[in-house]
Amino acid sequence: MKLIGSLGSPYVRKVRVVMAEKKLDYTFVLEDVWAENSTIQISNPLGKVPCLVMEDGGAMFDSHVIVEYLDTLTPVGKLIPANTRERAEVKCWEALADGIAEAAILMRLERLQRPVEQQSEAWVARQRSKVEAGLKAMAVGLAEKPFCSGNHYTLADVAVGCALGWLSFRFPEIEWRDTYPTLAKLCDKLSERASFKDTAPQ
Ligand code: GSF
Repeated sequence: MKLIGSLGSPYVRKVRVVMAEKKLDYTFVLEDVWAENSTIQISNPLGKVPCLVMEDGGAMFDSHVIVEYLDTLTPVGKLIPANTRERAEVKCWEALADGIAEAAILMRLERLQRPVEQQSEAWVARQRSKVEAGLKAMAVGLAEKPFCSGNHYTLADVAVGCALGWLSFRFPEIEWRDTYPTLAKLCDKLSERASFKDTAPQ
C-alpha cells in the first residue's frame, strides 16, 4: 500500500497512527497538494490528502474511509468497535475531532490564501467558535475517563490526539491545555505511544 500525504496534516497523521497501531506496512509518499505541479488529482480527484493507493492501483479517500478499511485488515490493535452503538460513538468522536481540525484549517487558509482585503473576520470568527465549542464538547465527553469512548484506546483517541496536536502546532495561541487539563492529560499519555511520537506534525 502507498499512502500519499504530508507531514503537517492531522488527517494524514490519523491514518499513519492507525497504520502504526495495526502494524501495517506501507510506503509513505510526500505530496504538496498546494504546489502547481502536484499530481494528487490523478489519485484523488478532490485534490486532497490523505489518499491510499492499494496494490491493484485503486485509490481510497478520505481519512474516515481509509481508517475504517485499515481496521478491517487485521485484528491487531482493533480501533473501531464492532458493536453498532459503540461504533457510532467512536465515529462521532472522530467527526468531532476532525471537525475541529477542519474549522481551524479553514481559519488558517483564510489568513494564508486570501489577500488581506478579501479576508472575512466574520468567517474566521465563525470557524473559531466551532473550534471553541468543539474543544468544550470534547472535554465534557472525556470527563475524568482515561479514554474518550469506553474504557480502552480507540480511533476516538487517535482522532482527538491528532486534532489537538495539530492545533498546538498551528495555533499555539489557542490555549486549550490550560482550559481543559483533562484533554491535555490524554494528549500527554497519547504522545508517549510510538505511533504518535513518530508522526508528530512538522
Ligand atoms: C480532509 C482532508 C483535507 O482537508 C479527510 O481526509 O478526512 N475530510 C478529508 N486535507 C487537506 C490537507 S490538511 O490541511 O489536512 C488537503 O489536502 N487540502 C487540499 C485542498 O485543496 O483542500
